[in-house]
Amino acid sequence: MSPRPRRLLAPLLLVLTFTLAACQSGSAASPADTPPMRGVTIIDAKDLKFLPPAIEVPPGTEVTWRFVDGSVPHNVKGDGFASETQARGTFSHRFEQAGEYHYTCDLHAGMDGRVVVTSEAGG
Ligand SMILES: [Cu+2]
Repeated sequence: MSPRPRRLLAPLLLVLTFTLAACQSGSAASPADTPPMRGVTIIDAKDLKFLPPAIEVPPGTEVTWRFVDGSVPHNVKGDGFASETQARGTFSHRFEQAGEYHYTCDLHAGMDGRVVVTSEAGG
């Protein structure tokens, strides 16, 4: 009976556990990386999140963000579009060009979203 292999195993498991934890927190940091929802053009800014965090729309679609997080103000900042910082009301932007548009609320770290504009019109 030799205790040596067990002594080596414990630190190894510890390292593995931390590695897995790091990977999980990394993916959780960007909700925008979830698969995009189709058939949705309205995004709610609520509970310090954009819901749904990712959508897919055809070109020429007007996307509307609703600010419905009580008294907590948010904004929408993306490449080519930006809302005011607002606690109520809506902001709309029409996406004409195919591509992937990431946006954030610059008031809240980790509050981000993604609009995927498909290359073909309609579905
Ligand atoms: Cu925000």
